[in-house]
Amino acid sequence: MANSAFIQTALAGDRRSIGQAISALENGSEAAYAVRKAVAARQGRAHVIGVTGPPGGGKSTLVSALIRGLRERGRTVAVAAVDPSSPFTGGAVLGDRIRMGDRQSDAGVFIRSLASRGHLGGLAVAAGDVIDLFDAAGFDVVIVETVGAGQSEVEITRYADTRVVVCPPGLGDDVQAIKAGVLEIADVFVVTKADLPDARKTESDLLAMLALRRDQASPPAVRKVSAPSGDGIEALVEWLDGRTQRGLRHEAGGVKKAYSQTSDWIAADNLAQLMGIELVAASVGSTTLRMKVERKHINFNGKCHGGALFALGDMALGLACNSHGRLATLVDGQMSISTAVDEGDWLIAHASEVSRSRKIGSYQVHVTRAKDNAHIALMHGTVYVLDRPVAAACGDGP
Ligand SMILES: Nc1nc2c(ncn2[C@@H]2O[C@H](COP(=O)(O)OP(=O)(O)OP(=O)(O)O)[C@@H](O)[C@H]2O)c(=O)[nH]1
Ligand SMILES: [Mg+2]
Repeated sequence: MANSAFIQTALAGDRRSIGQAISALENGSEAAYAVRKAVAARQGRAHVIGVTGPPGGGKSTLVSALIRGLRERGRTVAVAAVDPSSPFTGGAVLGDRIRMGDRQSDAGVFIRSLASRGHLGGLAVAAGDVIDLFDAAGFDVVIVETVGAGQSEVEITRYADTRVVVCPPGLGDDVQAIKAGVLEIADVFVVTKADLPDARKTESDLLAMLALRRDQASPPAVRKVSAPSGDGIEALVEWLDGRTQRGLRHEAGGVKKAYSQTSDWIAADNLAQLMGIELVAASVGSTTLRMKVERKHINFNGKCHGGALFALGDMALGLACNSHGRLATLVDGQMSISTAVDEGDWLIAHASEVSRSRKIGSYQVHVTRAKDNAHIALMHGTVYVLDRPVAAACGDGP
C-alpha cells in the first residue's frame, strides 16, 4: 500500500506520521488495521503510567509536572488524554508549555487528546491502540490521563503498568466513592493540591482506609504534591522512574501470548477461514476481529446474512472467553442487529469480558462498520468454563 508509508515513519518516531497513525486508529479506517499489525510486533518497551481521578482533580497539572521531571531524567514521554471534556490543548499543559518555553518543540514529548466516540468499547479500544503505538514508536514513558468515572478507570488497569489515582482534597464523602472503586487498582494515590488546607485530612483518610486493607499483597503508596510550590513532585517522579515495570502490562495482561495463541486458533478454525475472519487485537479477556463482507456473505435480499454476523460475533466471543487458557463454551447467546450491511463493507467485532467467575463468564460483542464506526450489532453471551485447558480440546479435534 503506497499510502501506508507513514506507518514505518511513525514507528521510527516521526511526529507527523504518529499523528496520522493516531487519526487512522481513531477513525477505524482501513489503515487502522495496518497500523495495529505493524505495532503489534513491537510492543512491551514503554513504561505505561495511567493517571486517573475525579474531574478537576489536578490530573493534567500533575501530568505536566511529571513530563518535566521525566524529561530532566532524559526519558522521552508520550501522553494520551482520554477525556473529551478537557482537551490538553486548552488546559494545564498548554499553559505549562508556554511557561516552559521550548517544551512545545521538544521532540522528546508528544501529547495527544483522544476524542470520545460515544459508543461502548470504542473509546477504550482506540486508547489501547494509541498506547501501543506510542510504545512501538519508542517512547520511554507513556502517560494516559482518564477521568475517574465509570468504566475508564477500570479499563486503565488493562493498559497501564503503573496506576496513579489522583485524590484532591475537599471531596468530602465523594472520596469514599472514589476510593471504593479504585482501591484495588491503585499503585499510588497522589493527594494533589497539597497547598490546600484539607490535603492533610485527605491523606490521613487514605492512610486510614488502607490500614483496613492490610491483606493486600502490595499496598499502594500515598504521596502528596503541590503544583504551585512543586513540593513532592521530584520524589514522585523518582518513585515512578524507579519502578521496574516497563512493559509489564504485556506480561501481566499476557497480550503477546494471547495474540499469538488467538491467531493460532483462528488459523485452525475452518469456519473462520471460510468466512475470511482475521485477528486485529487480542488480550486476556478480549478479542477484536475483522471481516470483509463479500458475495458469499450476502443473503437473498442483497444484504449481509444475519447468520454471518452471528458467526463473526460468536467467534470473537469464543476467542475472548477461551483466552484465559481454560476451555469455555457458550451456553446462551443472543444478538440484536440494528443496521443492514452491504457487500464490500469491513466489519469489526470487539468482544470483551463483562464478568467472570470460576465457572461462569459473561461477555459482550460489539460489531461495527469500519468505514464510519456505525453500530451494527450487539451480542451477549454466557459461557460455562470447564476444568480443562484449551490446548487439549484443540488436539482432540478430527
Ligand atoms: N491550589 C492548587 N490548585 C491546583 C493544583 N493542581 C491543579 N490545580 C488547579 O485545579 C484545577 C484543575 O486542574 P487540572 O490539572 O486541569 O485538573 P484535571 O484533573 O486534569 O481536570 P479535568 O481533566 O478537567 O478532569 C486547575 O484550576 C488547576 O490550576 C495544586 O497543586 N494546587
Ligand atoms: Mg485534565
